Amino acid sequence: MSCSKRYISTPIYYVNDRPHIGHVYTTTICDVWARFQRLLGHDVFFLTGTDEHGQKVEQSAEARGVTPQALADENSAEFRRIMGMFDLTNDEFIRTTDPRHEQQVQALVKQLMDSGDVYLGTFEGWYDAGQEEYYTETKAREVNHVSPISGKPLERATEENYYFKLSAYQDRLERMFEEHPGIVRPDARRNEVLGRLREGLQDVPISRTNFAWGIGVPGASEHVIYVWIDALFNYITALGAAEPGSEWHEDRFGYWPASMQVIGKEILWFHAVIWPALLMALKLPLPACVYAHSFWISEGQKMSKSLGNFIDLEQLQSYMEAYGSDALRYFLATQGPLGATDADFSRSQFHETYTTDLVNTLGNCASRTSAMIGKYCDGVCPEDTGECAGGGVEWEAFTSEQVEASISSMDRFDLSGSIAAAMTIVRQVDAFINDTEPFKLAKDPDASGKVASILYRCAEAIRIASCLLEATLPDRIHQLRESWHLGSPSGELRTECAWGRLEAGTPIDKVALFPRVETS
Ligand code: ME8
Repeated sequence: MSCSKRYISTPIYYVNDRPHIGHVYTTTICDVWARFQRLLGHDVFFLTGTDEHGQKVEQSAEARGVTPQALADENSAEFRRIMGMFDLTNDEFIRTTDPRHEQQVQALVKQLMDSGDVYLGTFEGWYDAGQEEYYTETKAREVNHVSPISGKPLERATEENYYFKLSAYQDRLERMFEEHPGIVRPDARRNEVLGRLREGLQDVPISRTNFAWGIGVPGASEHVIYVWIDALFNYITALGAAEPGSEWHEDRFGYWPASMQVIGKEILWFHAVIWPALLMALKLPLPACVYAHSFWISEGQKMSKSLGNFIDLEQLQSYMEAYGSDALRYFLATQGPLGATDADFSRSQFHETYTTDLVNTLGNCASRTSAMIGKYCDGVCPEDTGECAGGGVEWEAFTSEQVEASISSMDRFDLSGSIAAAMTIVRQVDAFINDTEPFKLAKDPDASGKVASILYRCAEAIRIASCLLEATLPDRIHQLRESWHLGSPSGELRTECAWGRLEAGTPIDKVALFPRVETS
């Protein structure tokens, strides 16, 4: 891939909920990807934010005796706080109550009304007045046309709503999946959507009249735009899509189409079907990939409010205090539910991953190597004399293979694959030290050339692995860069990962990157 623009987005989070591990997870994995793309030299735009309209927010605000805007302000600030708390490098934090977003949503809906993709239609159905809810014909028959909640008869009611002509996009959507199978990933999720798509599409109501907290339909302000339509548009309003000539549009619209739109599996339909259809109706290009990850569960159980077992910010903070923020990032990125199955967040697995990978592998290898350079080479990087005995590793070819594997895995949003390639280098260094035994050779004055070569290769391989791990472990790799006097990342990851860039004579100070943590 050539150096160019990359755009990654998270879902925008509901302000009627408190932030929890799910929100931190999605934003963190996007952060790892965004940082990696920046290290590669790409021009990255990373977007997250909050979804602030809708009936639920109106009701929560009413229950608390505050205005919906006050509730949105308070909770949006809480979400924004997590970006700082977890050192997430989003370029923009969009709020759907931002007037710039609201005006653009109206302009986009107007465009859809003008093109005939949005029309005023009448809906007739069985209505439960107490619940303010329509029943489908089947469900109404099942309950004998009586509300199971209030016991009162269901009413035959009609309602005028604005509809989006989703049904007109059936063929184009099916073709989209045929021609661009990578548009929805992982594959299992795409197949799920395709199955449902083939059952046939109906037009979808995109306005509501039974509450007020939302963006008015242009020219019909008794209707508010359905919160999902309002929310989906954030991905392009943040780029000034409907503000031609504005600074946002000039600076940002070039990031569209998005490279990666990351979401949880529960909101796949909106992103894999309704969103592309809206973009088709607006004659805008489609994102390269909508990636729907699965869910974290907690200690083997689904997280829910009723069980009260959500891993909340306080718990995540306690992990960060005990293990460091990079440890949390590493765990989320390598053990998370990126594939089609859910993943368990358990204290014991967190501890084990930290100890095995970060303390015993990466930390130990860097510390061993720097300690030997301290002891046998006066703390400066030795020269590779070419006199290296044993090991049988073609370091240049081997590291370059892992670098390519790491980069291409990241392109596919396979974070753990990308990290695994870097860790393969580190494990190889460990095996090489065990094989060549520089600590024994060092006792023989005639073997100093061999010791120098071995230690150069170890340090150089660790340096290359650290460049690949920097997006996941920014804090500790920064520490390594300082101790080994490696300078700042240049934004040319491939060049930086070329074998032999570590210069003989560079001071290599001893490092202890990941302290052992005792469990209580
Ligand atoms: O759905 N494991 O917002 P939301 C992993 N506003 N990720 C999880 C998770 C879990 N157990 N629970 C939640 C909304 N998430 C809408 C989106 S976008 C135009 C509008 C993450 O606050 C996951 O990314 O309910 C999921 O999609 C998102 O939080 C839902 O956040």
